[in-house]
Amino acid sequence: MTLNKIRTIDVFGVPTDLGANMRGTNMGPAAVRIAGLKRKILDLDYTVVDQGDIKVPVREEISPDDTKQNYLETIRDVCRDLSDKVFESHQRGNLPLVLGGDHSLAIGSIAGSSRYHQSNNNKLGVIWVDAHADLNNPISSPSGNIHGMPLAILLGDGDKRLTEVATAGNKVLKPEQVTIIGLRNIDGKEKELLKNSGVNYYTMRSIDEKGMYTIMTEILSEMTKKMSAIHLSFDIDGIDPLFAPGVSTPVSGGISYREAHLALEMIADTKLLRSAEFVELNPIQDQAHKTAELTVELIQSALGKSIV
Ligand SMILES: [Mn+2]
Repeated sequence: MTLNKIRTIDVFGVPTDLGANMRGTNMGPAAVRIAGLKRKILDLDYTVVDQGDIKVPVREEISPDDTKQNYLETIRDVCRDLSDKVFESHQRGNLPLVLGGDHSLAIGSIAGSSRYHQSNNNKLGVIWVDAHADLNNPISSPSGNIHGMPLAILLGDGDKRLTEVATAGNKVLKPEQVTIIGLRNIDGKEKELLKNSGVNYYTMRSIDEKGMYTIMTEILSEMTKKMSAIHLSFDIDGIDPLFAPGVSTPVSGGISYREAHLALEMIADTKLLRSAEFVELNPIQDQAHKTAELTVELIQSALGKSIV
C-alpha cells in the first residue's frame, strides 16, 4: 500500500505526569496549545483537528495499590485508549500528533501506529530523540518510574501488563526499526541494556564528532531505503536546557536549537513522517513559556516548515 500525502493533523493531548516523580508534565498539552499550536500548523496549509485530551485520572484519586506500583495500571489504561485513538487517526488518513505528558504515553501512541502500519504492510521506522535511553526494565530501574521504560516496553521487555498494550495483538517493535538521538544520561545497568538492545543510537559525542547533518543523512538514507513510514518520538529533554529549560529531567550538553530544527527539517524532507509525539514539556519548570514556544516551532519544522 502506498501512503498518501498527509493533509490533516489530528492533535491529541495526554495530560499525564504519572510516569515521573516530578509533577507538572500533565500541563504540557495546555501550554503547547496556548503557544499557538493550531494557528501555526494552519500556517503550513494543513487542516488541524484538535481532538482534545485523553482522559487521565488525577493522581490524588488513584488507588493506593496502583500508587505503590508507580501507577502502572492507570498508565496502561491511558495508553490503551491513546493507542486506539492513534490507530483510528491513521485509518482516517491523518497524522496523529500527540502532546505530552511524560514519555510513558509513547507506549500507547507507538502501539497504535505500529498496529496500523503492520496491518497495512508498511514498515515503520521510529526516531527517538532523548537525553535518556528509556530502556529500563523494572529490575534495572533505580526509580521504578515508567517514563524511563517506554522504549524497553515497546521492544517487549517489561511488565506484561504494559508489553501487552505495546504490542496491541501484533508483533513487538524490532530493535532495527529504532534509532535514538541525543543520548547523554544513561543509568548504570541501562548501559548494558542499550548496548545489547540492537537499537541504533547516536550519543551527544557522536553528534559532536560527526555533526547533526551527517548523522541525520546516515539515519534517513537507511530509513528511506527500508521503511515506508516514520514515527517521531521527541522528548524535549533531548534539547539542551539552555533552549529548553521546561522539562522534568534536564541534562546539560544537549542538542542545540539549530541542530534540533535541522534534524526535524530533514525528517520532513523525507515525506515519510506519519505520526509524532512531543513529550516531557513541564510548564512548572519553564521560563516564561520559552520551552512551550520552542515545542511549537519544532512541531512546525517536523511538519515541513522551511526558512524559504
Ligand atoms: Mn524520554
